[in-house]
Amino acid sequence: MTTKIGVLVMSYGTPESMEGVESYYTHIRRGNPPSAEQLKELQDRYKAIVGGVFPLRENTDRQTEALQDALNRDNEDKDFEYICCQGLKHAHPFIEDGIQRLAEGGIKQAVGIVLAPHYSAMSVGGYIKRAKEQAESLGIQMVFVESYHLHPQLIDALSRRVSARLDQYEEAGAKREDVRVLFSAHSLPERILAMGDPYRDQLLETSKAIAEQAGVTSWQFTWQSAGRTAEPWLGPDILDTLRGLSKDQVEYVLSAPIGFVSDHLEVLYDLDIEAQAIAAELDMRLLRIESLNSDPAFIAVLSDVVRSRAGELK
Ligand code: FEC
Repeated sequence: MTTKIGVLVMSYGTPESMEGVESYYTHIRRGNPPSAEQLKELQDRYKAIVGGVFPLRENTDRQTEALQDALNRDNEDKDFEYICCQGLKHAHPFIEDGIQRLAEGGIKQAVGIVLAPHYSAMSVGGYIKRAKEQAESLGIQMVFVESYHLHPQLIDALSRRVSARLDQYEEAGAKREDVRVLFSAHSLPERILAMGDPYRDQLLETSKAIAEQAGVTSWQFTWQSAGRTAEPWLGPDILDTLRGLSKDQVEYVLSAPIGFVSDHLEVLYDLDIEAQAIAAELDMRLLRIESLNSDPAFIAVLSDVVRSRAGELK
């Protein structure tokens, strides 16, 4: 008999329209509405990004669809049928809605995975907590993938992206060793370090593994997209890092936002517009690696980790 396994694919979420930005932003701010000025500033950032206004929605849709296909295609003995449902942190369908849909489909067992490879109690941990509560209330047995930051196929896919851009620099006349690779991820409040959170260490492990595989000798890790709150956030921020590198006469920089798996605001605005503008001001060349989006190699990573967690369901 085929057992149906639900897969809750969790992602940050993005508004569906410009009108939806206010409620989305209010949700991120735990119910505190933004000021008119803050709202306009965020709407302007969405308007400025290239490749569609809210690309994260389409990318998450594609990744979820591709994951379901991969899980069922690779399932040779057909003892499981995987049903993937989205659960978004800050937008519809919310994490709780996704689990509700699984329950309505008669699913009793499920795996939860977040489209972010590195664990922090303040990011992935928050998704898992909400999913667990809803699953328990609906009688679904659920297990979770907490991180997959050193999965060999992930390191491989990211290393190939770094190498491709280094080739590009070389073709343009630069030496590979003269390019500083900047691995980056979303900053979090500094207090996570005192909590013994693994986020920073996992990000450094991913960076090191990619650098080794791609033969990169000149690299460093930096943060990006810090929130605008009064408490201190992990730094240095990428914009300050660029300023520092310019003082050290570094001319060629490659941005590798390894904490993200998709094109969205934090990549297409914070890096492609904001960081590019600083690089231009400093007369530096800045390239960025291509995002993973629905690259089959990335979908294979998700499929592999979901299947191995599914094996633990009884
Ligand atoms: O394209 C899009 O529409 C969404 C892009 C987006 C992604 C994303 C990922 C992460 N965030 C993380 C942490 C925080 C914390 C706060 C925070 C605030 C924002 C705001 C926007 C936003 N984030 Fe985000 N994040 C994205 C977008 N994020 C917009 C609000 C305005 C701003 O500050 O720019 C601060 C919340 C607070 O005020 O308390 C903390 C982390 C990730 C990576 C892991 C993940 O994807 O979950 C961590 C994508």
